Amino acid sequence: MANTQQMASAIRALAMDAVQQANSGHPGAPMGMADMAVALWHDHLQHNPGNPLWMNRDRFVLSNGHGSMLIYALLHLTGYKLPIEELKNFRQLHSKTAGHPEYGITPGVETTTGPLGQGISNAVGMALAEKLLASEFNREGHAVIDHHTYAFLGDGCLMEGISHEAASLAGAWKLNKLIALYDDNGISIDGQVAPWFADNTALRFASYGWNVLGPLDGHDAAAVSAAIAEAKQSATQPTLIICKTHIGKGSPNRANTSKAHGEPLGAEEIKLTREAIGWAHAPFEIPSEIYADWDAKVQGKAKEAAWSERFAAYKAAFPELARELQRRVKGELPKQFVQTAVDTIIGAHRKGETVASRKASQLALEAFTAALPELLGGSADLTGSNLTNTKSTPNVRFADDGAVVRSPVEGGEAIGGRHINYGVREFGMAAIMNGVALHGGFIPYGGTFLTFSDYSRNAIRMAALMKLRVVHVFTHDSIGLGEDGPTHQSVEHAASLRLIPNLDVWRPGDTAETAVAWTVALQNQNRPTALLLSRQNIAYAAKGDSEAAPDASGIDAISKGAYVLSEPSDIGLKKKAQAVIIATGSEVQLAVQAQALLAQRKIAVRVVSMPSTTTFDRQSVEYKSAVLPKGLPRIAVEMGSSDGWWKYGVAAVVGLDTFGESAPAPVLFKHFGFTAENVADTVQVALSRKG
Ligand SMILES: Cc1ncc(C[n+]2csc(CCOP(=O)(O)OP(=O)(O)O)c2C)c(N)n1
Ligand SMILES: [Mg+2]
Repeated sequence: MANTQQMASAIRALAMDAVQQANSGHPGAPMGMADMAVALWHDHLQHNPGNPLWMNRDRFVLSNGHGSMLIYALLHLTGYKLPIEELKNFRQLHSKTAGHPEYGITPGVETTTGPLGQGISNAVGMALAEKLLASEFNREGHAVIDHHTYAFLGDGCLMEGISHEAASLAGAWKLNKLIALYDDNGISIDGQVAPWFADNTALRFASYGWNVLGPLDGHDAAAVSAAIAEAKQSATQPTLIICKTHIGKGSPNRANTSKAHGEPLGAEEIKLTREAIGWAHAPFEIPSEIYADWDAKVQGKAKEAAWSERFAAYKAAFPELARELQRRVKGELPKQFVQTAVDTIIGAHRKGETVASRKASQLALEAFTAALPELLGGSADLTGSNLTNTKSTPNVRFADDGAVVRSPVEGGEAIGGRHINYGVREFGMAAIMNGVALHGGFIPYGGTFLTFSDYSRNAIRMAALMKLRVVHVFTHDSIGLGEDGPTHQSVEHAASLRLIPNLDVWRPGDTAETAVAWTVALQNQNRPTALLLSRQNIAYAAKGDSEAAPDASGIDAISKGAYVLSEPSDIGLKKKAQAVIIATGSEVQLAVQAQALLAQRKIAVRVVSMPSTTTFDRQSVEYKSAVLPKGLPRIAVEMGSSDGWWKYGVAAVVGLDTFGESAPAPVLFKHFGFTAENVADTVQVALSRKG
């Protein structure tokens, strides 16, 4: 029999000692959740410390990420590659034990948590991915995808609005293999939460359609374990287990106080705690019998081996399916995808259609969703506006028994849904998409209006930090949306999204550029992409004598983020360019018109289309100076904040630094100076200033 008390004490000791050593961190949460952790990690969690990436492992999310020492202690004790030295180095530069758990740094950490509420939302995404993937790939007698998703969360996560969004969806989706354990300690940073957190959490989750267990004593590991066992029986409902705990449990003077939350206990209190919990060992010293109780290496290896046998049988019976599942989980695109992309881009170029770029996105998606079954789309209640759905993406629906509903698709077999109605929940959608991407097997994309990217923003940032391939489809990207007015018109959004490191932002100007943007987004395995798309139609931009787009080199040029769209010679001028107009998205057509106007005034300009500043910024110095030659004045045109353009050494920006107005789009373009005349005049002024 394992000594569960001592197993929990090991966590408490590691947490208080590591925080003390770092002189920074949060001892209270890991000490309070130690017994819950024993119940889950010792009795239930299906994992293999020797292979943290085992496809069918249970997922564990520490949504209250400030309690990071809990997961570091668990990973260390159960036998992951996280030696005690790393715990001694808690919160130090380049250690594997960052302040908050970081995906990609610590083996066994499934998602980066710390921004409260997002971890539980990631967990919802993981559970959704598991359910959809299982429904798509499992066959009678071959349940190769069959795991649970567990999350620990605290008061903070539950207070955050996003937890309402994600939990509500989890209930509607009947994610019965999602099991969340609530660390109900009644304390957050400001003290006892009662005056500002009076929700009836049990009723709240029951109303979402969750199975609610407890409240139970969160320090009774056997009781928690029994509740988890019961939760696993749920056929149609996700489960919330309410665990009443004491923050900083074990510390005689700090337990139950917010003092335990976010500062070291101090040498004296640590000494008293050691005595109180009967832990006589030196800091970072764990007796071998406790290590033995915790060790999950042998069991984990056996569990994965048993699964591998099942997978081998599956592979023998369904070789193609098994290969496809492995490809999907690895996140590799099918080899034929490159050809599909080239065909789509060239097709767009040949047709040269005048459509809104949101429509151009749907045209590209039509081809790409047919080619890539891993694309899992969605929209936050704006499907008809975002145009995120295609013929290949029926709605995701769940039957009363929780099963994924299959729907017929044109010319094919019935399939499970591939387009999610997230409802009006932008932040929830973004964090759920992160969870889906983290789980693997899917490339999630989701739409809303660009202006509401602010609602999603921190989850977009988390995707960028975690290097996740997630695609945001942001339509209605400017005052060009017209009458809905300034509440809906983006001004600062393009500029502010471009500030997020490792996020690619594309604002394509026509069908070919949009198809390229999608292609690059899907090929970018290690970063998210935001596509900024217009509501209004945009004329196809002629790609010049060089036929920039039809061949591979043309695609190549667009995929560099900026390229020379039109030289003076392309419009019959024999002069060399005297200036460069840089434009993005719907303003590329303005730049082209201004170029023609200026030609009449005997002024020769080059037009550079720059659909992705972030991509262009990564190109070689040679390429950048070939597109934007030294010495030529540059004028940028974009219906948004001008700030970001100055770094390109521009002489002037035709931009928008105020809020928009409610009026028909053509009226607004004139009102705010987005006319070919104004662009041409601005170029002329810049040239005269230079002279
Ligand atoms: C979105 C977000 N807002 C604020 C914080 C700062 N913060 C970290 S922990 C915390 C209180 C959390 O309370 P609870 O979940 O009850 O944790 P406990 O004190 O019980 O460990 C706050 C406000 C954060 N990490 N994320
Ligand atoms: Mg709390």
